[in-house]
Amino acid sequence: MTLIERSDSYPIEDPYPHTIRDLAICVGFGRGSSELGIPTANVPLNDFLAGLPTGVYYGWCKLKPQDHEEHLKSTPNREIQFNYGKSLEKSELEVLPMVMSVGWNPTYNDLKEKAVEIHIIHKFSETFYGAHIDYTILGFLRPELKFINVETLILEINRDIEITESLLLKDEQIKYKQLL
Ligand code: RBF
Ligand code: MG
Repeated sequence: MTLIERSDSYPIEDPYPHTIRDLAICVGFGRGSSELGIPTANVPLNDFLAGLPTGVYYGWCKLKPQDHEEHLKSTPNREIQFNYGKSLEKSELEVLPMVMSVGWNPTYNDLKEKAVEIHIIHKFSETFYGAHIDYTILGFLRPELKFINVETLILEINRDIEITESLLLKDEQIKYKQLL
């Protein structure tokens, strides 16, 4: 399996940091968890996100539970528990590392609208549909690519995660946790 070449000119850290607040976590395909083993929190597009080049970004995020009644939502392929993040543990409400994908998921060929998906680098035991998320984008890691198969996509996402973890160890990135 050949890995993509990671250029020395990435990450691009300009014009970041950019902080986005209060996006509600909504329903995606459900494919991230089930097929890739990489769950993503899908968020709606705003003007800023719509204008971003497609690709993978990294940064910090913070989940904010919402005070709404829990309920089940029926979608064409599954029933989804909307718990608004009320099952999250205290440590899960702290500032956490994230990678964000912005694009059309060309490996799957099926999106009609640009998707914004955030993978929070943390092992959650519960879902948190309906919670809100604040996050700070710190830089652009790589362009979105059409991979020849799902295995290769998974390998590259895991490299995005590793690179993010090592970038976020630096003091000049840790200081941005305070923005959230
Ligand atoms: N999908 C692609 O087709 N090409 C990509 O380069 C790509 N990069 C991603 C990087 C990250 C960090 C994440 C979380 C997702 C990425 N995706 C990419 C989206 C992926 O196809 C999507 O999360 C799943 O299909 C679930 O909706
Ligand atoms: Mg998702």
